[in-house]
Formats: sequence, C-alpha cells, structure tokens
Amino acid sequence: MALSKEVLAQYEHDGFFFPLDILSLEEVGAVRRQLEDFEVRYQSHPVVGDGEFRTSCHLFLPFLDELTRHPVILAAVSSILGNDLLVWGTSFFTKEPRSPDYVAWHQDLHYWGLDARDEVTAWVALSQASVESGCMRFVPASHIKEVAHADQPGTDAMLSRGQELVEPVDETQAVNAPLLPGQASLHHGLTFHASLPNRSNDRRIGFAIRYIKPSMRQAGGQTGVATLVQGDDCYHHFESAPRPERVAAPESIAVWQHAMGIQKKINFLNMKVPVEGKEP
Ligand SMILES: O=C(O)CCC(=O)C(=O)O
Repeated sequence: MALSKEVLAQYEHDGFFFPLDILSLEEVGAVRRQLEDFEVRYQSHPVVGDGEFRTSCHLFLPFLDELTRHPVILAAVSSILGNDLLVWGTSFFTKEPRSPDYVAWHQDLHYWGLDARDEVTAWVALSQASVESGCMRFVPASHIKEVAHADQPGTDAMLSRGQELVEPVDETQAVNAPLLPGQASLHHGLTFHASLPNRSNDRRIGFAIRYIKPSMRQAGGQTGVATLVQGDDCYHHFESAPRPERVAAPESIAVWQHAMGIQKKINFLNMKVPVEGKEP
C-alpha cells in the first residue's frame, strides 16, 4: 500500500519512518530459515563463505531477490521515489547474541558515490530489533545536509571503514526504531543513523535494501550494477543484473563478484586506512 499523505510528510520531515508491516511471522521465519540454512551450508565456500556474502547477496539468493520485490515495500518506496525503482545494493547487518558489534553515527550517501539523493533504504527485521538487541537509531531532520565523516575502524565497528560523523551527535535527539520480526523501517541516505550492541540472546538480523531512481548515476566514471525491480529504466546508467534462479548458482556468483568489485572500488575510493574483509 502507498504511504498515506501524513506518513509521507512525516518521512520527508524526519528522514525516516517506521514501522511498516511487511512479512507475517510465518513468512519472516521462512526467510530467516533459508538464510541460516545458507549460512551453515556455505560457511566454507571459497567465495561467499565467512561473512563475505553479506553485501548484495540478493544477486545470488532467490529468496532475497524476492524480498527486494515485495509489493508492500515497493508501494511504500514508490510513494517517495516514484514508480521506477532500481535496487542499488543490499546489506545484512547481523549482530550475534551478546556481541559488542555496533554501527557508529553516519550518513549512507556520503560513501556511495551517487550523483543525487534519490535513495531510500528499507531495513527489514528478520529477527526482533529491540532496544536490547541494538535496533536502529535515527536523528530526526538530519537528512537536510551532508556533513563531514572520518574513518575510525575498530574491531567492533560494523561499517567497512569504521566511518562516523566528525561532529558528535546530540544523543538526546536520537529516536530508537524498534521493529518486530517482519517489520521494516525506511530511511533517507543522509539521515544520521547508528545502532548499539546486541545485549539479547537472539541474533539481531537486519536486511537493508537500497532503492534508487534509475536517473541516478554512479559518479567518478564508474558504472555500477543495479536491478530493476519495478517500472522502467530508460536511462541505463547501471549495468542490469539478472535475477538469480537458484541458490548460489555459479553464474549468479560471477555477477555478484563483478558487482562487489565495482562497489568496493567506489566505497574505498578515498580510503586512508586499509580494512580487509568488511562490508562496503
Ligand atoms: O543495522 C544497523 O544497525 C545499521 C544499518 C545501516 O547503517 C544502514 O542500513 O544503512
């Protein structure tokens, strides 16, 4: 369903909105089971094993490709970006039970080398995202301008570069965004957001889907890879990714490797401190 006028106005003012009901408990359980089955079966895989798969694995996992096309998510995101939608990338943010992993305050678009701001992330909770398990936190109305970031890589920082805002955030302004399994939040790529460690006994699993308008371009002369999930792409600014037909088929993994190569280059373009093995 499209976002109501009131919700849209709230999103435009705050730069985020939650919760949206996307999957039933049974449906989200099935997605989580498929994911965890994949994690166990492929943990020693030379290419996608050991956490490497967590970025853009919708390119080789059909059940996640399906989730990026969920009609409720597409209707909500279309209310903001219009009918034509590309998925530019996806990321799993998985915090193991009682793990110290955290996400520092940051703005997504600062790092993605895109030439405009027509981007929305749908962050889908595949397990409970509570204050205890380290749900997302947002600063309302922070998406108005881009601000300076610095790289502070640390072992528990989940972002690839340990990127964080240079100026401290006024934590009293932060809004927690707790979600039940199967619910999602939406946020704009310039909204300040972060999350604290998981103090619960379950995994906190978030699947972030990055939607853009096809008119966007990858800046810096790069041609990114993106998937048309609704409407038309009359711009062809991105290489189009085919839909995966079965789990981890070699041809889909090849597409993913190609896309990851480009994405890493973009994300690490101005990298000062090398960090291996983390998500872009
Ligand atoms: O899952 C988190 O805690 C952070 C997610 C995030 O930074 C994002 O989706 O852009």
